[in-house]
Amino acid sequence: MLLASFLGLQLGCTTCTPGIPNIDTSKPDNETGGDSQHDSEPDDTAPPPPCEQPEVEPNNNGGDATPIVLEKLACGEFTAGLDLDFYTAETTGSGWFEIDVDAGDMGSAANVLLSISNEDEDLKATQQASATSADPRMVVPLPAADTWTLILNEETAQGGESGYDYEFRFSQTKDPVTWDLVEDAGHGSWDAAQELDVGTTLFGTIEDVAERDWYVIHTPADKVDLSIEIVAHREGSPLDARFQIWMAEDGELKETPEASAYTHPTEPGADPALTKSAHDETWYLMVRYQDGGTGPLYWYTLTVEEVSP
Ligand SMILES: [Ca+2]
Ligand SMILES: [Ca+2]
Ligand SMILES: [Ca+2]
Ligand SMILES: [Ca+2]
Repeated sequence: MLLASFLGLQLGCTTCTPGIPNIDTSKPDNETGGDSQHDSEPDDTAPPPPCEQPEVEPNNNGGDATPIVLEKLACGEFTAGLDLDFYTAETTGSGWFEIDVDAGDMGSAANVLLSISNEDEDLKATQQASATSADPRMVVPLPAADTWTLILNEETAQGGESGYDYEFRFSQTKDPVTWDLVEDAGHGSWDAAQELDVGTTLFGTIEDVAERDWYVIHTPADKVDLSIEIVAHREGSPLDARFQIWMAEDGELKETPEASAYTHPTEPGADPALTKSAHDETWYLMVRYQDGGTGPLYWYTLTVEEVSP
């Protein structure tokens, strides 16, 4: 059974959901084969579907969303003007899920913006790009079985009769990160900062534009270099995170000179990171969102650890 399921995923299946076209991948690709005598299909046959789950227009609102199933490739295109492409999909349990979009990476002119929301609309996220291209790749922890609406549109409302195609896959995926502890509730100010030990990784979320996650770190008695690293966007989180380090002096917070601005990525798609020397100090580290959105799906991990000087 497991093998049959596995092969069903890998090869396309013969018992798929009604209405969802199959691609028969059991036929050899004979486009480059020299011994194929004739194309067996007559010229007036409709072209094969471009993927396993092509969009069905009109799909410009939630009521007309194209149903898709997880794990199989879906695809569509943006026609002239603002073309919103709605899809709907069911998840059957909790876990990490990925929505991986390809457009520019496969030569399309489309610059895709991806949005998802659940049935109650208390879980929403938007992703503009991945760490390496303008094609979104979202990886989020979904807490329960739910019905999801996915919206794909062209970021600048471009479109055309051809050339603005995209494809994507919504699938369950492995954990993109591991962590030692989860953030506490109620650490939204420096005097309520959550303790974070050197050498640990914390998992947190930024659920509101005004949310500030404060951590306090007691650095080792000996002089050391500490690295502070956030993982978010580069592993598919919709969160655009920043952090800043402060110290307390006479009961007042004082910005550290090395981190006087929100420590920002040095490369496109990178998450904030900093290495800073410390000598028996107390740091207050604040994490916040920078741009794009917030919510329960906007996750990050924060690691503070000693590094060799
Ligand atoms: Ca479309
Ligand atoms: Ca549409
Ligand atoms: Ca994009
Ligand atoms: Ca938080």
